[in-house]
Amino acid sequence: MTSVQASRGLLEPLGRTRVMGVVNVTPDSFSDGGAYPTAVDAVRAGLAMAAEGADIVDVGGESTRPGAGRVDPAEELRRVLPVVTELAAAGVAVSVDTTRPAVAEAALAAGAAVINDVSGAADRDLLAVAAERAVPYVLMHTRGVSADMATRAVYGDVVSEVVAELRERLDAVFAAGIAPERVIVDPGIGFAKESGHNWTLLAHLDAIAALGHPLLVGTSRKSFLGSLLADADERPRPAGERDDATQATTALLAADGVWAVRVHAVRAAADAVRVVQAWREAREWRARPAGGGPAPAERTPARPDSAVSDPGTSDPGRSNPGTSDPGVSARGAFRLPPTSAV
Ligand code: PMM
Repeated sequence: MTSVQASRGLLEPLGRTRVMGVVNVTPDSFSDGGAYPTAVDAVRAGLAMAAEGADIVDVGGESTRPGAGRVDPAEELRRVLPVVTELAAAGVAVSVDTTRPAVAEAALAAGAAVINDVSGAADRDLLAVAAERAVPYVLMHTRGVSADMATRAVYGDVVSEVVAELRERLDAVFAAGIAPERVIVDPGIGFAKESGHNWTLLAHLDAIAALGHPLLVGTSRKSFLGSLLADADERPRPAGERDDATQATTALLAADGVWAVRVHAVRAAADAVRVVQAWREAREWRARPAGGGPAPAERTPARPDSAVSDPGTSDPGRSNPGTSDPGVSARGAFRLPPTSAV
Protein backbone atom coordinates (compact mmCIF):
# COMPACT_ATOMS: atom_id res chain seq x y z
CA MET A 1 0.00 0.00 0.00
CA THR A 2 1.33 3.46 -0.86
CA SER A 3 1.47 6.22 1.73
CA VAL A 4 -1.33 8.08 -0.06
CA GLN A 5 -3.55 4.98 0.07
CA ALA A 6 -2.66 4.46 3.73
CA SER A 7 -3.62 8.03 4.57
CA ARG A 8 -6.98 7.83 2.81
CA GLY A 9 -9.85 8.47 5.17
CA LEU A 10 -7.70 9.74 8.03
CA LEU A 11 -9.05 13.26 7.62
CA GLU A 12 -12.58 12.26 6.76
CA PRO A 13 -15.39 12.74 9.28
CA LEU A 14 -15.55 9.92 11.81
CA GLY A 15 -17.92 11.28 14.44
CA ARG A 16 -15.32 11.02 17.18
CA THR A 17 -11.81 12.01 18.11
CA ARG A 18 -9.11 9.72 16.78
CA VAL A 19 -6.51 8.11 19.02
CA MET A 20 -2.85 8.29 18.02
CA GLY A 21 -0.67 5.83 19.95
CA VAL A 22 2.96 6.76 20.66
CA VAL A 23 5.87 4.44 19.94
CA ASN A 24 9.15 6.18 20.67
CA VAL A 25 12.04 4.08 19.48
CA THR A 26 14.47 6.11 21.55
CA PRO A 27 16.60 5.41 24.62
CA ASP A 28 15.79 8.78 26.19
CA SER A 29 12.20 9.98 25.61
CA PHE A 30 10.83 11.27 28.90
CA SER A 31 8.14 8.69 29.46
CA ASP A 32 8.68 5.68 27.22
CA GLY A 33 12.39 6.07 26.41
CA GLY A 34 14.04 2.65 26.31
CA ALA A 35 10.68 0.87 26.52
CA TYR A 36 11.26 -0.85 23.18
CA PRO A 37 14.89 -1.99 23.03
CA THR A 38 14.47 -3.74 19.67
CA ALA A 39 12.42 -3.10 16.55
CA VAL A 40 10.49 -6.28 17.30
CA ASP A 41 9.45 -4.86 20.69
CA ALA A 42 8.37 -1.59 19.08
CA VAL A 43 6.37 -3.35 16.36
CA ARG A 44 4.69 -5.53 18.96
CA ALA A 45 3.75 -2.42 20.94
CA GLY A 46 2.39 -0.67 17.84
CA LEU A 47 0.29 -3.70 16.90
CA ALA A 48 -1.04 -3.93 20.46
CA MET A 49 -2.00 -0.25 20.31
CA ALA A 50 -3.84 -0.78 17.03
CA ALA A 51 -5.68 -3.74 18.59
CA GLU A 52 -6.61 -1.55 21.57
CA GLY A 53 -8.18 1.08 19.35
CA ALA A 54 -5.40 3.33 18.05
CA ASP A 55 -6.44 4.85 14.73
CA ILE A 56 -2.85 5.88 14.04
CA VAL A 57 0.49 4.85 15.52
CA ASP A 58 3.12 7.60 15.73
CA VAL A 59 6.66 6.28 15.39
CA GLY A 60 9.57 8.49 16.42
CA GLY A 61 13.32 7.94 16.60
CA GLU A 62 14.47 11.17 18.21
CA SER A 63 13.64 12.37 21.69
CA THR A 64 12.12 15.83 21.83
CA ARG A 65 12.19 16.29 25.59
CA PRO A 66 13.46 19.75 26.60
CA GLY A 67 17.25 19.84 26.52
CA ALA A 68 17.63 16.74 24.34
CA GLY A 69 20.46 16.77 21.79
CA ARG A 70 20.10 15.82 18.14
CA VAL A 71 20.39 12.26 16.92
CA ASP A 72 22.41 11.41 13.85
CA PRO A 73 19.97 11.08 10.88
CA ALA A 74 21.34 7.64 9.99
CA GLU A 75 20.68 6.47 13.55
CA GLU A 76 17.17 7.94 13.50
CA LEU A 77 16.49 6.10 10.27
CA ARG A 78 17.90 2.86 11.66
CA ARG A 79 15.52 3.13 14.62
CA VAL A 80 12.28 4.00 12.84
CA LEU A 81 12.41 2.36 9.42
CA PRO A 82 11.95 -1.31 10.40
CA VAL A 83 9.14 -0.35 12.76
CA VAL A 84 7.31 1.78 10.20
CA THR A 85 7.77 -0.92 7.56
CA GLU A 86 6.33 -3.72 9.69
CA LEU A 87 3.43 -1.71 11.08
CA ALA A 88 2.44 -0.35 7.68
CA ALA A 89 2.66 -3.84 6.18
CA ALA A 90 0.28 -5.03 8.89
CA GLY A 91 -2.23 -2.39 7.79
CA VAL A 92 -1.64 0.08 10.63
CA ALA A 93 -1.89 3.78 9.75
CA VAL A 94 1.53 5.09 10.76
CA SER A 95 2.66 8.63 11.28
CA VAL A 96 6.36 9.35 11.38
CA ASP A 97 7.45 11.80 14.06
CA THR A 98 10.46 13.40 12.46
CA THR A 99 11.91 16.75 11.50
CA ARG A 100 14.22 15.27 8.88
CA PRO A 101 13.38 15.12 5.17
CA ALA A 102 15.38 11.94 4.54
CA VAL A 103 13.69 10.11 7.40
CA ALA A 104 10.24 11.27 6.27
CA GLU A 105 10.97 10.27 2.69
CA ALA A 106 12.12 6.77 3.67
CA ALA A 107 9.23 6.30 6.09
CA LEU A 108 6.69 7.31 3.44
CA ALA A 109 8.30 4.94 0.96
CA ALA A 110 7.90 2.23 3.62
CA GLY A 111 4.17 2.98 3.92
CA ALA A 112 3.86 5.73 6.53
CA ALA A 113 0.68 7.75 6.06
CA VAL A 114 1.33 11.00 7.93
CA ILE A 115 4.28 13.34 8.60
CA ASN A 116 4.32 14.60 12.19
CA ASP A 117 6.70 17.57 12.15
CA VAL A 118 7.46 18.85 15.65
CA SER A 119 9.86 21.50 14.34
CA GLY A 120 7.09 23.96 13.49
CA ALA A 121 7.81 23.71 9.76
CA ALA A 122 11.44 24.73 10.20
CA ASP A 123 12.82 22.72 7.29
CA ARG A 124 11.71 23.60 3.78
CA ASP A 125 12.97 20.30 2.43
CA LEU A 126 10.67 18.43 4.79
CA LEU A 127 7.75 20.56 3.60
CA ALA A 128 8.72 19.72 0.03
CA VAL A 129 8.55 15.99 0.85
CA ALA A 130 5.06 16.43 2.36
CA ALA A 131 3.91 18.42 -0.67
CA GLU A 132 5.36 15.97 -3.15
CA ARG A 133 3.95 12.89 -1.41
CA ALA A 134 0.53 14.49 -0.78
CA VAL A 135 0.09 13.02 2.71
CA PRO A 136 -1.41 14.65 5.81
CA TYR A 137 1.10 16.94 7.51
CA VAL A 138 1.09 17.91 11.20
CA LEU A 139 2.24 21.45 11.88
CA MET A 140 3.09 21.68 15.58
CA HIS A 141 3.82 24.93 17.36
CA THR A 142 7.21 25.26 19.00
CA ARG A 143 10.02 27.74 19.37
CA GLY A 144 13.64 26.82 18.73
CA VAL A 145 14.91 23.27 19.13
CA SER A 146 14.72 20.87 22.06
CA ALA A 147 18.07 22.06 23.42
CA ASP A 148 16.92 25.66 23.87
CA MET A 149 13.13 25.68 23.82
CA ALA A 150 12.77 26.01 27.60
CA THR A 151 14.42 29.44 27.49
CA ARG A 152 11.93 30.56 24.81
CA ALA A 153 8.84 29.89 26.90
CA VAL A 154 8.19 33.59 27.39
CA TYR A 155 4.82 34.98 26.33
CA GLY A 156 2.70 38.04 26.97
CA ASP A 157 -0.51 36.45 25.73
CA VAL A 158 0.27 32.83 24.96
CA VAL A 159 -2.93 32.19 22.98
CA SER A 160 -2.64 35.08 20.57
CA GLU A 161 1.12 34.59 20.16
CA VAL A 162 0.81 30.88 19.42
CA VAL A 163 -2.02 31.56 16.95
CA ALA A 164 0.00 34.29 15.22
CA GLU A 165 3.10 32.10 15.01
CA LEU A 166 1.08 29.16 13.67
CA ARG A 167 -0.53 31.43 11.08
CA GLU A 168 2.88 32.58 9.95
CA ARG A 169 4.12 28.97 9.70
CA LEU A 170 0.97 27.96 7.82
CA ASP A 171 1.91 30.52 5.17
CA ALA A 172 5.26 28.75 4.77
CA VAL A 173 3.52 25.36 4.64
CA PHE A 174 1.14 26.51 1.89
CA ALA A 175 3.95 28.25 0.01
CA ALA A 176 5.78 24.91 -0.08
CA GLY A 177 2.82 23.42 -1.92
CA ILE A 178 1.12 21.44 0.84
CA ALA A 179 -2.64 21.45 0.24
CA PRO A 180 -4.50 23.24 3.07
CA GLU A 181 -6.91 20.35 3.50
CA ARG A 182 -4.01 18.05 4.38
CA VAL A 183 -2.71 20.19 7.22
CA ILE A 184 -3.34 19.30 10.86
CA VAL A 185 -2.42 21.84 13.52
CA ASP A 186 -1.07 21.07 17.00
CA PRO A 187 -0.54 23.61 19.82
CA GLY A 188 2.64 21.78 20.89
CA ILE A 189 1.85 21.18 24.55
CA GLY A 190 5.14 21.30 26.48
CA PHE A 191 7.13 22.64 23.54
CA ALA A 192 8.59 26.02 24.57
CA LYS A 193 5.78 26.33 27.11
CA GLU A 194 5.56 26.29 30.87
CA SER A 195 2.71 24.65 32.75
CA GLY A 196 0.52 27.75 32.84
CA HIS A 197 0.96 28.26 29.10
CA ASN A 198 -0.18 24.68 28.46
CA TRP A 199 -3.32 25.04 30.58
CA THR A 200 -4.20 28.35 28.96
CA LEU A 201 -3.82 26.90 25.48
CA LEU A 202 -5.89 23.83 26.32
CA ALA A 203 -8.64 26.05 27.68
CA HIS A 204 -8.62 28.21 24.54
CA LEU A 205 -8.25 25.70 21.74
CA ASP A 206 -11.09 27.38 19.92
CA ALA A 207 -8.67 30.18 19.00
CA ILE A 208 -6.35 27.66 17.35
CA ALA A 209 -9.26 25.80 15.75
CA ALA A 210 -10.30 29.09 14.17
CA LEU A 211 -7.26 28.70 11.90
CA GLY A 212 -9.51 26.21 10.11
CA HIS A 213 -7.63 22.93 10.47
CA PRO A 214 -8.19 19.71 12.40
CA LEU A 215 -6.41 19.72 15.75
CA LEU A 216 -4.00 17.15 17.16
CA VAL A 217 -3.16 17.54 20.86
CA GLY A 218 -0.51 15.69 22.86
CA THR A 219 -0.84 15.98 26.63
CA SER A 220 0.09 12.40 27.47
CA ARG A 221 2.20 12.08 30.64
CA LYS A 222 3.63 15.55 30.12
CA SER A 223 5.30 17.47 32.91
CA PHE A 224 2.49 20.00 33.39
CA LEU A 225 0.43 17.05 34.64
CA GLY A 226 3.31 15.99 36.88
CA SER A 227 3.43 19.49 38.41
CA LEU A 228 -0.34 19.57 38.88
CA LEU A 229 -0.21 16.27 40.75
CA ALA A 230 2.94 17.03 42.78
CA ASP A 231 3.09 15.60 46.30
CA ALA A 232 3.18 17.54 49.54
CA ASP A 233 6.93 18.05 49.12
CA GLU A 234 6.32 19.49 45.66
CA ARG A 235 7.86 16.48 43.96
CA PRO A 236 6.20 16.11 40.56
CA ARG A 237 4.19 12.94 39.97
CA PRO A 238 6.49 10.62 37.93
CA ALA A 239 5.74 10.30 34.21
CA GLY A 240 4.62 6.70 34.53
CA GLU A 241 1.90 7.72 36.99
CA ARG A 242 0.21 10.37 34.91
CA ASP A 243 -2.09 8.23 32.78
CA ASP A 244 -5.24 8.86 34.82
CA ALA A 245 -4.76 12.61 34.46
CA THR A 246 -4.04 12.09 30.78
CA GLN A 247 -7.40 10.33 30.41
CA ALA A 248 -9.11 13.33 31.95
CA THR A 249 -7.53 15.57 29.32
CA THR A 250 -8.50 13.07 26.62
CA ALA A 251 -12.16 13.20 27.62
CA LEU A 252 -12.14 16.99 27.66
CA LEU A 253 -10.36 17.19 24.32
CA ALA A 254 -12.77 14.69 22.78
CA ALA A 255 -15.70 16.71 24.12
CA ASP A 256 -14.14 19.73 22.46
CA GLY A 257 -14.10 17.82 19.17
CA VAL A 258 -10.38 17.67 18.39
CA TRP A 259 -9.33 15.51 15.48
CA ALA A 260 -6.91 13.36 17.49
CA VAL A 261 -5.18 12.93 20.83
CA ARG A 262 -1.63 11.59 20.98
CA VAL A 263 -1.28 9.16 23.90
CA HIS A 264 0.89 6.43 25.35
CA ALA A 265 -1.95 4.46 27.00
CA VAL A 266 -4.23 3.73 24.08
CA ARG A 267 -6.94 1.54 25.54
CA ALA A 268 -8.04 4.00 28.19
CA ALA A 269 -7.99 6.86 25.68
CA ALA A 270 -10.03 4.86 23.16
CA ASP A 271 -12.55 4.10 25.91
CA ALA A 272 -12.76 7.75 26.93
CA VAL A 273 -13.30 8.83 23.34
CA ARG A 274 -16.11 6.34 22.94
CA VAL A 275 -17.78 7.52 26.15
CA VAL A 276 -17.72 11.08 24.82
CA GLN A 277 -19.10 9.91 21.48
CA ALA A 278 -22.04 8.13 23.13
CA TRP A 279 -22.68 11.15 25.36
CA ARG A 280 -22.68 13.52 22.40
CA GLU A 281 -24.92 11.28 20.30
CA ALA A 282 -27.41 11.01 23.15
CA ARG A 283 -27.49 14.78 23.53
CA GLU A 284 -27.87 15.35 19.82
CA TRP A 285 -30.59 12.72 19.50
CA ARG A 286 -32.66 14.44 22.18
CA ALA A 287 -32.18 17.83 20.52
CA ARG A 288 -33.64 16.52 17.23
CA PRO A 289 -37.23 17.00 16.19
CA ALA A 290 -39.45 14.11 17.32
CA GLY A 291 -39.42 10.99 15.17
CA GLY A 292 -35.79 11.37 14.16
CA GLY A 293 -34.96 7.67 14.44
CA PRO A 294 -34.18 5.26 17.24
CA ALA A 295 -32.65 6.45 20.49
CA PRO A 296 -28.85 6.03 20.69
CA ALA A 297 -29.16 3.16 23.18
CA GLU A 298 -31.27 1.24 20.67
CA ARG A 299 -28.66 1.54 17.97
CA THR A 300 -25.58 -0.59 17.50
CA PRO A 301 -22.72 1.12 19.34
CA ALA A 302 -20.08 2.53 17.03
CA ARG A 303 -17.07 0.25 16.72
CA PRO A 304 -13.59 1.78 16.82
CA ASP A 305 -13.22 1.48 13.06
CA SER A 306 -16.75 2.37 12.00
CA ALA A 307 -17.08 5.48 9.89
CA VAL A 308 -20.14 7.17 11.34
CA SER A 309 -21.41 10.44 10.06
CA ASP A 310 -19.86 13.46 11.71
CA PRO A 311 -22.49 15.55 13.44
CA GLY A 312 -20.06 18.42 13.08
CA THR A 313 -20.57 18.59 9.33
CA SER A 314 -23.82 20.44 9.77
CA ASP A 315 -22.12 23.28 11.58
CA PRO A 316 -21.83 26.10 9.04
CA GLY A 317 -19.74 28.25 11.33
CA ARG A 318 -16.78 25.87 11.33
CA SER A 319 -16.01 25.38 7.70
CA ASN A 320 -12.49 24.56 6.64
CA PRO A 321 -11.18 27.31 4.40
CA GLY A 322 -8.94 24.76 2.75
CA THR A 323 -11.83 23.12 0.95
CA SER A 324 -14.92 24.15 -0.88
CA ASP A 325 -16.56 20.76 -0.44
CA PRO A 326 -19.44 21.20 2.00
CA GLY A 327 -19.33 17.49 2.78
CA VAL A 328 -15.94 17.87 4.37
CA SER A 329 -16.44 21.32 5.86
CA ALA A 330 -15.87 20.17 9.42
CA ARG A 331 -13.55 17.25 8.87
CA GLY A 332 -12.32 16.85 12.36
CA ALA A 333 -12.49 20.58 12.91
CA PHE A 334 -13.19 21.94 16.31
CA ARG A 335 -16.68 22.31 17.67
CA LEU A 336 -17.18 23.86 21.05
CA PRO A 337 -19.78 21.97 23.03
CA PRO A 338 -22.31 23.81 25.17
CA THR A 339 -20.42 24.99 28.22
CA SER A 340 -22.63 22.81 30.41
CA ALA A 341 -21.04 19.77 28.78
CA VAL A 342 -17.70 20.25 30.44
N1 PMM B 1 4.87 15.48 21.84
C1 PMM B 1 6.01 14.75 21.83
C2 PMM B 1 6.52 14.21 20.64
N2 PMM B 1 5.89 14.41 19.47
N3 PMM B 1 4.10 15.34 18.27
C3 PMM B 1 2.99 16.09 18.24
N4 PMM B 1 2.38 16.32 17.07
N5 PMM B 1 2.46 16.64 19.35
C4 PMM B 1 3.04 16.48 20.58
O1 PMM B 1 2.52 17.02 21.58
C5 PMM B 1 4.23 15.70 20.65
C6 PMM B 1 4.74 15.14 19.45
C7 PMM B 1 6.74 14.54 23.11
O2 PMM B 1 6.16 13.51 23.85
P1 PMM B 1 6.81 12.03 23.88
O3 PMM B 1 8.24 12.18 24.25
O4 PMM B 1 6.03 11.29 24.90
O5 PMM B 1 6.66 11.43 22.52
